[in-house]
Amino acid sequence: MRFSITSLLVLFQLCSVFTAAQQQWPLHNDGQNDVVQWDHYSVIINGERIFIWSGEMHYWRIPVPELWVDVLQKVKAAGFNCVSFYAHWGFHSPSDGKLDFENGAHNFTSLFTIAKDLGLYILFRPGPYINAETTAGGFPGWLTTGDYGTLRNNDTRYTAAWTPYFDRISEIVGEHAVTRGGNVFLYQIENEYGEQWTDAATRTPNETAIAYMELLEAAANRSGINIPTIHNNPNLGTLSWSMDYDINHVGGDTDLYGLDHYPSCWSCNLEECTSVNGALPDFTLFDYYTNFQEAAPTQPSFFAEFQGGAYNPWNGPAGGCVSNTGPSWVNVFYRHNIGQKVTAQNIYMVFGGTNWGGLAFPSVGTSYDYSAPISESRLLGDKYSELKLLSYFIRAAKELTMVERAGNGTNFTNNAAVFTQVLENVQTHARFYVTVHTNSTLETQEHFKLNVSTSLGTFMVPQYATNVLLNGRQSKILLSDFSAGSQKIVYSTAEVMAVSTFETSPTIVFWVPTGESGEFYLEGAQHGSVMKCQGCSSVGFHQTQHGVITSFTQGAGFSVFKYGNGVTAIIADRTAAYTFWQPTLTNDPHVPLNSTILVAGPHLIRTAEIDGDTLALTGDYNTTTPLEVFIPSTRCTHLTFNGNPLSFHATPYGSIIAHLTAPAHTIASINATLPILSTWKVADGLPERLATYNDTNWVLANHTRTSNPNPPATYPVLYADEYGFHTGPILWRGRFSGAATGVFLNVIGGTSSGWSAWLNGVWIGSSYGNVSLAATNATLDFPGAAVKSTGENVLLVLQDNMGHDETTGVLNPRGIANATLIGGGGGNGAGLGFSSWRVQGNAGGEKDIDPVRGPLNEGGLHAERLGWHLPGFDDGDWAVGSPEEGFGEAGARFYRTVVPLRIPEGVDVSLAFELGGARESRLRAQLYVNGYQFGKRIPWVGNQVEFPVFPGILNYK
Ligand code: IPT
Repeated sequence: MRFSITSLLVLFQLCSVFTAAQQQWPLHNDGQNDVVQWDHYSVIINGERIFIWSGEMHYWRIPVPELWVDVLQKVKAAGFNCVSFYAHWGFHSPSDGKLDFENGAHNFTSLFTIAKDLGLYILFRPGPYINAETTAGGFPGWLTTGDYGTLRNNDTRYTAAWTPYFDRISEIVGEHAVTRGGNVFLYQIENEYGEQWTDAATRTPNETAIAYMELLEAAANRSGINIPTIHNNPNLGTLSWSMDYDINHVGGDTDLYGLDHYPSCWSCNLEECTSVNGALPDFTLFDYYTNFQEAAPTQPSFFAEFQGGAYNPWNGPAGGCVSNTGPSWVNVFYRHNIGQKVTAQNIYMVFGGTNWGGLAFPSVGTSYDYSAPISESRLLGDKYSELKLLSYFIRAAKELTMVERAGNGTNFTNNAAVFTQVLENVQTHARFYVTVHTNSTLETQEHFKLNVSTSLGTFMVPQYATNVLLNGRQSKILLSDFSAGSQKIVYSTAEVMAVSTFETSPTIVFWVPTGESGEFYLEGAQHGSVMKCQGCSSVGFHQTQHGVITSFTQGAGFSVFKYGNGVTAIIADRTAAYTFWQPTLTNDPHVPLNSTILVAGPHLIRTAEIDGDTLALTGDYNTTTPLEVFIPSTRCTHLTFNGNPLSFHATPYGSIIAHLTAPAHTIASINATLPILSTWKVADGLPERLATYNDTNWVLANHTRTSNPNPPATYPVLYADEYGFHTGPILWRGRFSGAATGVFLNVIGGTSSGWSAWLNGVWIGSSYGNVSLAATNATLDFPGAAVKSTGENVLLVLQDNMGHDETTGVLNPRGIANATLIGGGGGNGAGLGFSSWRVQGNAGGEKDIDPVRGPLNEGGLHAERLGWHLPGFDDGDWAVGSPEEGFGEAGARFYRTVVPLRIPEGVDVSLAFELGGARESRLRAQLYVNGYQFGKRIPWVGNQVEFPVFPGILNYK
């Protein structure tokens, strides 16, 4: 079910305002213990309510364990209190019966320690199926043959396949559960498997799906998962696995109901999404409240996934589609969800990373940047900053964890073009007014006053300042009776960014877009005064019987006001607010506000620690910047930044100011030191095309039957997965005798795949790839001179493999579905003209000969099989030649060069390789860096030219 905000209006304007009263809602736990509980309002961990504010990242998309702390520190610094991980079964399992949780990035247990140290709860999502735009949706390649049934059901063959993986990962994760002193509090079973009902409206059970979910839940529990389970329903209609909705107890339910939603489509190609979201105008908001109340009324409204960006398909824009889900998108959509009474949200993705090796599924290329708040290069931009403004507010607004909707409509303001959703805390009666354009797709400027009902009576606010403004794509959360530590804000028309109460009365950061006005009423305050005015104007302090109403206009910068009762108000415009940080002095994910401090200035504050009278900060800066810490100078007589002592002075308003001077190295100066890649070696990378090539050690492709539900047109079966090759390019050599005149080939490599064929070393044709065709066919004539009418002919087909499809497509084969000789009496249409076929793929097939890089890194190209991509390989006798020279005839070549780097100490940069090539170039290029495949460039179908390579893969020193 879906409504634009316009229809919300029709629905809810009828509702009158009510004062939310606390109703008795059942308190749930998972039946094993009460460490994690939940009710209609929110999740409760160790007895304390929390607004779960989570971001998704995939450790297997950043295979350098030493970098995980960097990403997680950035997640924490943005104000999240939770991180979510998918595990990728295929990454951990090279063959049936073999699992690797030990080597390199396959051992992910340090994530648990880092998250614990930083104070992040963990939502863990082990699959076994995960989707995630990765090959086979995270299933191992060996599972895609058809031998294990159709998968994702209770078939005993499939059950036997996933059980060892699921048991083991559940054991590993279970050891780090909140019930055992770790931080994992929630475990997701399967993924977007909204299959509980054959008809959700009539609650008609789907027995096999229920049996499957029950098998998975039982496995998790017997393997030590004693925290609640959740499932993420793929859309608003599936209503699956919710204890509340399952009134007849048909089974399979998880402890918590979760929902996934991507209101602006999950792909940079918006056309891909019309089937689910329709062709809706930009910034259409949806009604989730109704779904949550129908599906799971006694549970918190929980987004297991909410859009954090969008993946970039092969034909998508270079660099992704950051503007589709930029800062204003974050601003409006995430506030809207708060208005919908959501109290748990995981954004997908907070950091996307890289589809290195064969991680990608056919529609996406190497980048999984996802236009996420933390970029693939680990950089932070405005989207991150905008998110931070809301995250710190959520941290401050503990009262959000127990709210009811108290009304909705256009009658809360004096402007019908403004729609307000009102939430009220059922105990404290704090109110949150989420305001947005009534027609959220409009970008008009709307000025308004809001009618607030407070403990001190009702007011039309602002009373003194100029009206509140919604300027284009923007939403604002206004407040009444809001607790800021021990103090109360009777109302505010400026948004609250953060509250900190470390050893002082509260310091409250208010923010407005540059040049806008605001007004807030502090109960119990007397005589306000301006301690610092940077861009402030029209400041008024209006004393009432109960406190002070402050009105202001704020230009560029931030101002500081103090009140007689000790409250400090910082008024920042958006740009200044972006420079504020709220590091925590505790690793408690609930973040008591008295364990936080406020810091303004640098690009990033990672951590803060107080030891005696020393405050130690860590962070990043890229220019000369003030570093201002709101902490009493008596509490901090020494200050260090990244371990270096800094001198500072105290301000009259309760902060200390130090300076960070511009680092010696700039991006320009580092760029100037980067080597030019000019000295290359080259070798022929396709000797297999020649008739004389010896393939006796290749796998004989001789199957006459297949369990794949998509049987081939000709035999033997030429499906690579059946012969143990699951990733990257595949080579097929077919032999025949006789005077055939040509061949018909139908090759399946996934969308955008391409292939080429050679007869006795002579190129006979290619298919260059099409973003919408998974298989392409061609009739290729044999040049008279190439075919031997007597004796043996060898046909080589080299196919690129784009990975396996997702969901119901995971069994789609990769290989040759039809190979038919033509003419000369050679073929009979059933492919019998070929006397034999041999196949080659990645070295060792399923043997996982390189357990650190793992089973997905390489394909079957000559260079890959012989280790030419590995750092130790000796290319001493290779010829000199550069990839920039190109080559005219069809073939494959491998180029090697050495890249000396010396990035200065203490500098964090991200280097990328650029692979050019004009759109019409009929080439496929793969980039290997120290043996890791970190780029696939196909100008014919894709636009990615920049391929970032993480430090640790590339040696930056
Ligand atoms: C949702 C999947 O759960 C997730 O794995 C990923 O594929 C994401 O989409 C898109 O990036 S499914 C959603 C498209 C309904």
